[in-house]
Amino acid sequence: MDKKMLAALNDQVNAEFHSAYLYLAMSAHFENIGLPGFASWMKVQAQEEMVHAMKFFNFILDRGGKVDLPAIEKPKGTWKSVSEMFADALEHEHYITKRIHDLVALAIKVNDPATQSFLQWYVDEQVEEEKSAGDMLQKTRMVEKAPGALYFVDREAAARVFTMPAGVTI
Ligand code: OFO
Repeated sequence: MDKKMLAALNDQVNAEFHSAYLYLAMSAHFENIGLPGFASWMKVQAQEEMVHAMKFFNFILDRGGKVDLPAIEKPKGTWKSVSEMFADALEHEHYITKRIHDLVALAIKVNDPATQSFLQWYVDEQVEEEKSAGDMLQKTRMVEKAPGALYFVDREAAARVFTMPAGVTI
């Protein structure tokens, strides 16, 4: 595999694990402030991020590349409000989308159609990622000032479950 492509894919393994760390930090914070439904929602999100990371990890190895695992950046640990957390999540997903699009551009530049095809799953996934963070931001902004309503949105968030995508092993 092209050296720049391999380095960029390894960077993305790290970025996806950092996403998992960020959402785990958010999960812990939600638990601490007595919102177990949002805590559970964020834990599911963190599990999805670990899948995203492992798909890159497995792909690098399948292509005969060397996996390089640098330290994972420490995430922020406290937030002023529930909606601020989902605003941060949405901003983070915009950042990850940009990274995925840059990877696609690099795969095209170095003429690597296998990586380009592999990345299409992430291009589609990022549409979902932005939508789910955006939906939660909208909901929590609407109910934040009404604790009773926030309680129900928290309970609704608890319904989210993790499902392993087909063909992924971690
Ligand atoms: Fe891996 O998509 Fe979110 O960060």
